Amino acid sequence: MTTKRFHDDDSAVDDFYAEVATADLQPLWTQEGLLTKTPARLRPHLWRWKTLRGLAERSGELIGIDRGGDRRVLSLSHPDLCGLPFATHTLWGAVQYLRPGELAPAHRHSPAALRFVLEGSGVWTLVNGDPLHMAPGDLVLTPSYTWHEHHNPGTEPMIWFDGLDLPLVRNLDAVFFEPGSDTLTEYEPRLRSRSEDHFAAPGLVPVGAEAVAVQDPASGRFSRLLAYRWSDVDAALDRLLGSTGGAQATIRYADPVTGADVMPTLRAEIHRVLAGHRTKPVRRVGSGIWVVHRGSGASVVGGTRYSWSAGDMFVAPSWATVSHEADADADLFLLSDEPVLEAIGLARTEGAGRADGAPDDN
Ligand code: 1HN
Repeated sequence: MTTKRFHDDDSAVDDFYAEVATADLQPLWTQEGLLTKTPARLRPHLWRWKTLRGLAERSGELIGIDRGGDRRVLSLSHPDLCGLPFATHTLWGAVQYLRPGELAPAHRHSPAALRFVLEGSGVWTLVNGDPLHMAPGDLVLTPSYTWHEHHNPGTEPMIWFDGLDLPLVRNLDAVFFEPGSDTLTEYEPRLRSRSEDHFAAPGLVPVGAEAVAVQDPASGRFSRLLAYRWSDVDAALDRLLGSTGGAQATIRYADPVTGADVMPTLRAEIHRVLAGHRTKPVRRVGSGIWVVHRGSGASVVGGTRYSWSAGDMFVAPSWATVSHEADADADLFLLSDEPVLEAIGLARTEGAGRADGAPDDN
């Protein structure tokens, strides 16, 4: 296959274009849309929970867990991305469905992943052998190249949101994948993981060799804490709102040792907006996937209004202005690629003011 051939009314120029194409070259002066004034490659898009849940459930009836890489996953496929199974140019978003008694066996890969639980409980995700219990609202991390497997020994099916940096890692052509062994991993089904035993005490971090051993999956680049419990997040948001007296609060999930983002490529946040409140419009470079955890309301994204309720998910494209309004107290989970933009000096934000929703002082 040769590269794209350009045409011109002048036959000499047209011949020249033919030769250029044969040589696998393209003239810059024929390119359109390469240097946009501002980021403009994606429109916002919303997926409804009713649809996601219904189709995830049907995938559970129709498709064995052994099909498709041992994971029963429906990816958010943005209509602007030409059929790719990607939510944005950098972010993978999906719903994963695991029936009672099922096991999604161990594997590891260079893309980093996180799970935000939507419905059901009783799954353990083992990350390098550390069993992480999963219940609604919990955030569970599987850092790059950690072994991970999902066990559902319980009685109810579970659905969770999968977020990965796979599109970014794939575009960097840095994907590595390795299936695990066939032997069943034994684990103790504790409600608290080893990583929480070591790193979930606020402001307290262990000193010594044992702590270093637990850091191993992270090797300092990923959060040492691998599970963030909804009860802790909920209480932290309540206390933040109580102390500021504001109508909105945002919490970033962080490495308890360094305060850095959970992954070098992924930022995770929870935004609480109280009923009747509308957040100030903000725009940022980089894309995000919003997952509604609780409540109902609407967001205006890039000038289009999307109403939502629990389980709905939507993409906020780079540089699109985002503002939320809640009809009922709402919690929105946000996955974004902002750490990447920050690391390479391309981060830009407009409109972000005080985090508590109170008016700016000046
Ligand atoms: C993956 O490993 C999981 O382990 C889920 O649960 C979704 C999407 C793309 C590539 C790998 C999982 C994934 C994935």
